[in-house]
Parts: sequence; structure tokens; C-alpha cells
Amino acid sequence: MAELFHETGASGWANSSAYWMPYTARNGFNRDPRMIKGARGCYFISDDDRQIFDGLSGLWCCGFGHNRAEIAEAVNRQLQVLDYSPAFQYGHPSVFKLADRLTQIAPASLNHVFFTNSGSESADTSLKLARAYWRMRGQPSKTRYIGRIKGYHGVNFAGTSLGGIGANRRLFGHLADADHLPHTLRVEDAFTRGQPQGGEELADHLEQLVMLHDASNIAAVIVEPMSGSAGVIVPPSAYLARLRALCDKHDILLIFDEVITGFARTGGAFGADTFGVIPDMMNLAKALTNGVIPMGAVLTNDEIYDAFVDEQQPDHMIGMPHGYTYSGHPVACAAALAALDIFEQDDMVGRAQRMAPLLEETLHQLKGLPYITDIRNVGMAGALQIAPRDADPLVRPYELGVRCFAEGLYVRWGGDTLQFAPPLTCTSNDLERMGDVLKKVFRTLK
Ligand code: PXG
Repeated sequence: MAELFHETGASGWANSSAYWMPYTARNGFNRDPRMIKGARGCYFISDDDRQIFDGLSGLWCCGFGHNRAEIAEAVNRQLQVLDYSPAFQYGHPSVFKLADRLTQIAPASLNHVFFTNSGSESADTSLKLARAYWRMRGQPSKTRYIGRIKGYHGVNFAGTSLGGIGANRRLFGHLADADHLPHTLRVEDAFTRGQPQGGEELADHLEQLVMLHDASNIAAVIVEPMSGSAGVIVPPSAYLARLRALCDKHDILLIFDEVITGFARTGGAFGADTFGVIPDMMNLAKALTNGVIPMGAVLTNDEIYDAFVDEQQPDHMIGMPHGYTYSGHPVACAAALAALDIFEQDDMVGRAQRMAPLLEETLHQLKGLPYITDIRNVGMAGALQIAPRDADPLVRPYELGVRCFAEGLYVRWGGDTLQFAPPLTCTSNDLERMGDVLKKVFRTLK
């Protein structure tokens, strides 16, 4: 069977239902399969040998470009030395080295790293740590979590509960003790370049949730510094600082989900740097290994770490009963260390800052084309918001995304938006070409 598919190419594969595709509209895919067989630099190679510009760095993860030889070599070397090492009760050199290097580039107070395998596991881990922290501190009633409408924290129980994109939640019911802040997308900010102003009042909504639930029952607030999956919703300038102040006032932990915003996507090393607010915990994944090997991480401050790791504890006692078989997997560590070398040696922060104005111009020059109701951007991330057709907000973004692929551009469609996060290594020519494709597909859209 496999051989038959191999011979029949993309359409043969696509009609097999053996593979249950994640987050995929299967009928549309079957009708028009989008198969990728290779990648190099900022481009994918399609099944029919076309060069496709990677307008979203894979799924926001391959920011340093594809098939980096340095990462491939590091992975290969590691595989020949230590393919796996037990994560519990034993250590290996790469995982200590990686944690050390991550804490060096992270905001100053985030000194400890708990490794996971994905952004979804980072969400679960940080939220479990928050509850356990309050229990260790003698406040066991602090169990409730606050997320934000339009937020995305992956698809495990915690992320599904704390996320705020309705379509991701509707089949699953209530999975955790969660409530939500309002989102930060304001109609009056439409077509703002970079960060809109103000926004304290949006954070102030936390006061109402505290009034409702009481701070003695709230463990943590989790937000993306910039909402990625909901279509690059950039925080207004005063919003995150106000949220930080209110969390401090009410003794609530603040978790930044930096799975997308980490590693220079928004222009600073992390969203915390770009927006100047430091959380108590920071979730990472995706670009941590440049997307090459699955890996995630939760960084915490001393206060949280010290609640679990105490010199007075007897030798056999485990402070935090949590971890994954593949936490700090040696091969993922090798990929991450090589990706960090690239991040530093190729000055990805500087690169993102230099390219950001070009991406901003590429997207904002589209203002006035039919059906574009908002254009948003920060750093090397951006989104176009698209008007619904016949009250269906999803159909035009889908059609646009499919047509872009046919024209040599991979973009992400999600909800009523098209999303952009090209590799930080892209050139002005790449972005110009992306702009030309977008103009072409919008001009012929119904
Ligand atoms: N947090 C955030 C902020 C994310 O963006 C996750 C957690 C979950 O990560 P994992 O590794 O478990 O998938 C994510 C993932 C998109 C898109 O097109 C975004 C994600 C994944 C797939 C597509 O916006 N984000």
C-alpha cells in the first residue's frame, strides 16, 4: 500500500484516512492536497517541485531558517554519544548546560528551567507549578486560573481550559477551574503600526475577577504577551505593566506564554524584553530548537523554585512530583544548544529589529485592498484581518491561504485572519515577493 502511494504521489497519499491530520479541514485537503517534501533556508519545496516562501516559519517555530547544518550536525553528534538518558533522578551534561544558557539570556529573575516537550506541556507544567506553589506556601485555596479571551496555550487540559478561542474549546466542556480576562483587540486601534497606546482599563478587568472569585482562590494569570494564534494581537503600551501591578497587589502569579514570542519574534529576545514586563514564569517551546526537535521549557524565578527545592529536605524526598520521560532529552538539548549558538552568533535580535520595518511596510501597504479590515504587526509578526463572506468569517482566509500556496507563498489562516511570521533570516526580496503574491490574491478575491 505504502509503495502504491509513493508511486501515485501527493493525491494518493492525501486520500488515505490512516493519517488523522491535526487541525486540518480534511475535505479541502483531500480535494487539493498541499504536500511539502523538502525545505531549505526560507523556502519549502512542494511535492510538485515549487519553491514556497515560508511565511510563518513552519508553525512559528523555524525562525532561523530550515535545515540549518549546525543543528543537524549537533543532533547527529549527540545521537552517537548519548541517545537517551533517564530524566528522573539522573542528569546529563547537555541539559545542565542548556538550562544555564537559557537563564543567561532570559530576563534576570528567571533563574530555573523545567523542561517539557511542547508548548502544551509547558502550559500544563506552569499551571501545575502555580497551584503547587501556593499549597507549599500554605495557601491551598489558591487554585483558580485566569486566562484571556482569544488566548492560545496549546491543546492539553490546561491550555484548552485557559485558552480563549471558542472553536478550540467547544467540543470539550469545562476542563479546569478557569475564568478569562477580556481580549485586547480594540476596534479603534485598527491599522495601528506596532503597539497601540494605553490599555490599562483592559487589565483593570482583573479587579472584577478578583471581586468575583477572591484573590485567596486565584493561583495565576496566564497570557501571551502578544496573542499569536488569534492573529497577532499586540498588547497596548500600558496593558502588561498594569497586569503585572495588579498580580503583585493581589498575590497572584503572572505567567507569560512565550511559546511564539520567544527568541526574537517580537524584536526583543523575549516578549518580556520587548514589552518591558517580567513574569514569574515564562513558557517556551517552538524556536527553542528552531522547530527541529520537539522541546519546551518553563522558566521560573527563585521564589517558585525555592518553594520546592529546600536544603532541609531529606535526600530521598522529591520536591515537585512532575516531569516527562523526555524532559531535557539529550537530542533535543543538542538541537537547542546549536539553535542558541545561531541565536547569539547571528544576532537574531538585531536581525529581527532590522527586518521588522520591512515586514511592517509589506503588510501595511495592503491597506485599501478589498476585505482587509485591520492590519497588525510587531517585530517579525503580523496579521491581516479579513471581512466575513455571508456571515462566515472563516471562508475567505481559507481561500486566501490556499491560493497563496498555489502562488508560492505559505501563510497561516486562522479564524478571520491571515498570519505572518517569516524566518528572521529572510531578505527584503523575499518580503517583496510575499507582498506581490498577497496583492495578486486579494485583487482576485470574491
Ligand atoms: N502556547 C502558545 C502561545 C502557542 O502559540 C502553544 C502554547 C502550544 O504549543 P504546542 O507545541 O503544544 O503546539 C502554542 C502553539 C498558529 C499555530 O497557526 C500556533 C500554535 C500551534 C500551531 C499553529 O497560530 N501555537
